[in-house]
Amino acid sequence: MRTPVRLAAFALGLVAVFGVAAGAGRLIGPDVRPEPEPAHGGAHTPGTPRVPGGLQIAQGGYRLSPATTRFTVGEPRPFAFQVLGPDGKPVTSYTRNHDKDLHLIVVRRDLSGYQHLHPVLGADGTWSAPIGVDTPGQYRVLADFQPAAEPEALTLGVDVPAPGDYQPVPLPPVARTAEVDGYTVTLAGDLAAGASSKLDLTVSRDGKPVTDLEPYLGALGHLVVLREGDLAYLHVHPASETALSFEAEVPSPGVYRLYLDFQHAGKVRTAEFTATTTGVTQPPAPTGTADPGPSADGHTHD
Ligand SMILES: [Cu+2]
Repeated sequence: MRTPVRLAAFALGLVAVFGVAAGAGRLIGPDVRPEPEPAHGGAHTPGTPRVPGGLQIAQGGYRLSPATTRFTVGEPRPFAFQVLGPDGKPVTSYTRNHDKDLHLIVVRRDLSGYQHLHPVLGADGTWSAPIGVDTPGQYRVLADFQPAAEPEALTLGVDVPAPGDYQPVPLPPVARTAEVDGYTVTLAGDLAAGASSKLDLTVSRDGKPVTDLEPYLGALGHLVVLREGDLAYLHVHPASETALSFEAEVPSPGVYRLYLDFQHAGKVRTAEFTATTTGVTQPPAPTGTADPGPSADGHTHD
């Protein structure tokens, strides 16, 4: 079982910990060979800051190497990449987590256009999947995987542009319910910075609870949480096999986007929520969309 929350115990000071030793005796930073795991098996040491997943293209000796450098709007086209190991060679052996050797998240930088994909691994260590995006913009690609040689999973990220006229959309407001394809998904529970919080989700349709959700990736549902502002990746999993109940811990106060994948009637759907940590009430209002007026940014340009 993987560590459910790799953002755990990380509260403040993201910038300060970049490039310095992270938890569990591992080094982060470009192409740094991880030090031997400590005797306690790589468990996170409480109080040791750890960089959230998904923020780096290289971490712990592993590097994400995309062969495709842009997306196209419209029809899916092949997207290929490799995960390079500490020896510089493509990793071909993985430890399976949640039914798959690698989970790929594609999301636009404004947190819209979320996709959760499962590329296919070629014998030479090249992963590929057909990917199409609906709108132009800068996309974040997050690969969540566990090399067979490592005691825990990691998430690497890279930006991939879809050329065109990028019109960022404001983050939807905080809400307890989300609608998708005629399903209503309701979220109970609150995120708390630096503390574990329980999130319970329920699915209904036409006002009646849906009680026959189908297993998806070895669970009843799959929840991904991304932090607004830098798209730090928090992968959480059900705390229950019979309900959409999750344990989540986010590293800092702020605004997060939650993506719940669930399967019913043979189809996977994604319900999306904007949520804040306790004490933070709403996402920041979008600015710069209209005439901001003089000195709106608080300084002058002489
Ligand atoms: Cu997946």
